[in-house]
Amino acid sequence: MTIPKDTLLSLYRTMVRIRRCEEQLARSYAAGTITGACHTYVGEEAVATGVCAHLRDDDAVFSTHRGHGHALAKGVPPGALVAELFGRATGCSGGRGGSMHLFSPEVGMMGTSGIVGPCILQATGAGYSFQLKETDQVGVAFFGDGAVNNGAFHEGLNMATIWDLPVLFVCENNMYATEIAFKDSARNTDVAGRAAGYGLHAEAVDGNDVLAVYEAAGAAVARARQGGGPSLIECRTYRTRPHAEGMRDGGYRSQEEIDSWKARDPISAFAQSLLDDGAVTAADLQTIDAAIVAEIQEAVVFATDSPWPDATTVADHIYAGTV
Ligand SMILES: Cc1ncc(C[n+]2csc(CCOP(=O)(O)OP(=O)(O)O)c2C)c(N)n1
Ligand SMILES: [Mg+2]
Repeated sequence: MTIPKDTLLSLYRTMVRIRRCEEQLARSYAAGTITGACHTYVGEEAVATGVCAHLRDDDAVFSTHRGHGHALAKGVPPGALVAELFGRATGCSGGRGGSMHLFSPEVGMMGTSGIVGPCILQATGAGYSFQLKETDQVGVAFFGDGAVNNGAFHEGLNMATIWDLPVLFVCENNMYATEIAFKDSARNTDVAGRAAGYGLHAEAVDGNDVLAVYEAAGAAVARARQGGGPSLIECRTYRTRPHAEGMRDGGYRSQEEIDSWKARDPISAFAQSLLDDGAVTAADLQTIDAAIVAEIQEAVVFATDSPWPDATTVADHIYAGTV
């Protein structure tokens, strides 16, 4: 697969944007500027980046509790994300939702969610509506290994398959659900193999290799747009920070394991491969690095300077027709 230089740099930019933004959110959480749970996506950036690079604004993404990366990759501006976690009126959900309720329908970000599993059914439902309307839009569900023993996995995959719905199921298999190893909650940890049992196209890829994800997602999205039905991509990856900010990270996984995955960092590995191939120059990457640092600093200033939601609007957005 020959990928244009602009696309390669765009993939790199999105991954760096997610990483720098997550590191900032972790600092803001530690400083007390963010309240509520904050699950970062550090280490898993290649997954959202490689998938969302193929999506249009009118494709619908349904996400998880660990959804900042999905929102950024789908086109939510960093300022609107940071402001949302700071609880400000300029946040993408008006400062009312926080980390696990990020909505931005204008770019097809149909919500992060603290409930593990339903995004699989929501994406299936979106795919059903796209099929009824005879559009070529695609519904996408991101979910973790923790969701595949949930009934939604069985129901969503089966229904999408029998009706040939335009849906992409993206399992982010990071080997743990909170502090429970996947091998302790499932006898069969081969998610792609389990999915294939429903009769849909399924494959496992290295979720730390953005080009592997990009290639698999490109084929799956094209298949869905052309009426070829759903696909599942199991992206094998790892979160290198604790389950959520402020939580411990010992007792359930070893430092050696964490370090071995840090050594396979998706951003450093991609940068090195681009440089080795001569596809880009060090200056190309440094320009992006500097621009993203500035962009995230601006996002924090924007969020900090933004107003809190007006107390008189507290009942808005609760019932249809009240706004
Ligand atoms: C239906 C439901 N059950 C349990 C929980 C508690 N819970 C929150 S996050 C989490 C782990 C999810 O693991 P996984 O899906 O693998 O995602 P990861 O955190 O690894 O990205 C659990 C069990 C929940 N939020 N919703
Ligand atoms: Mg997991």
